[in-house]
Amino acid sequence: MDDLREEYLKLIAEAGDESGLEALRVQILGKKGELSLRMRELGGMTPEERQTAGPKLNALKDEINSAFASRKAGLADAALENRLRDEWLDVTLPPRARREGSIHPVSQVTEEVTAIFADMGFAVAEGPQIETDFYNFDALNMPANHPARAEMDTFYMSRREGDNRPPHVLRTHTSPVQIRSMEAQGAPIRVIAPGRVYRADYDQTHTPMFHQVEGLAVDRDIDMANLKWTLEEFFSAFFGTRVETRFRASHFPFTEPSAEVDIQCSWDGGQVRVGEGDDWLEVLGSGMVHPKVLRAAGVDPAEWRGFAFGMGIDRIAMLKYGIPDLRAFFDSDLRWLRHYGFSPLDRPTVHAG
Ligand code: 2U9
Repeated sequence: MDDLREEYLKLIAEAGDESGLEALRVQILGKKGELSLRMRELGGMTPEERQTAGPKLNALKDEINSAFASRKAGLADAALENRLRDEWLDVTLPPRARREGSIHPVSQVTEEVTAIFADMGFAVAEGPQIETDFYNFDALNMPANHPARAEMDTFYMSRREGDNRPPHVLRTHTSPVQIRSMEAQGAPIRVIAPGRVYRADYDQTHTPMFHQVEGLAVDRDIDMANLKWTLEEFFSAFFGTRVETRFRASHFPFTEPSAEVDIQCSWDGGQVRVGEGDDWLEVLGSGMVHPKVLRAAGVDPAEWRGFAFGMGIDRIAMLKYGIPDLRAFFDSDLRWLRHYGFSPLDRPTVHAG
């Protein structure tokens, strides 16, 4: 019995891991284990023999059981110690560098423009890119067969035979947004409408989708002087330097009188600089909203008048950030995006330089 005890305690002490220990437990204490066999042998003994061997065997079994339990706890502790030593983690290390996306110049400039006009009391309005021909043309004083409709290079949505919904187009300007805004809230109103517009035109300086921002201010006593001040404030804030403007008489169906607006610039070594020199660059169309347009939007032209303007966001983005090629805007070339893109952590405000 003493030899057995010595041997078992030695084996338990030498078990190197929890699965080895469990195998050993089955070998000694399992149903067919060595100690169980010994217990069974008690049956064949005389009562006297059993009286001495029985308690001894039971005591040995208890001792072996508790030796297993404490060895198991010891191995678990050691395993935990090993994990704590091997799997430690320095949570103060800086993160691995990851490639960041960048903000597209169109998004950046849209936010810059929005921040400047918001500071002057203009709300931002949005509307559908697929419009009815009423909102895109009729309400803007371009009835059916008006020559300006043909000049817009419009994309028409196809309609199935028997579909008698009104004809729809990809909006050719964001003006429908202002019609909808006037319908919804009436006058007085000050809104800008930035967004995508579509024209079937593709060459060096035109893409079939581009971005516009249009503005509208309607009140009782608005005039062209308010328009000029607003635009000069805008361009000066946008380009970060005092910018003079030049108004040239023009014609649009939706404004009367109408003016094309140039901004002051210089051309030095093929490089355009805004806000200096004595050259001019056309960047914007504008005018006093035509009475028919106010009326179409449910605003009484006898009581209210307003100015409106429109410009290309892509165009002013190229000017401000020296981007040479319009078509590259929409190529999704990662090298271009990394070069001309902006940091997501550096968002525009009117106070930024
Ligand atoms: C309403 C009434 C009038 C918006 C205007 C222009 C003149 C204009 C062009 C500039 C460059 C389009 O992107 S571009 O090709 N826009 O010349 N836009 S007045 O007039 C409006 C708009 C809405 C209700």
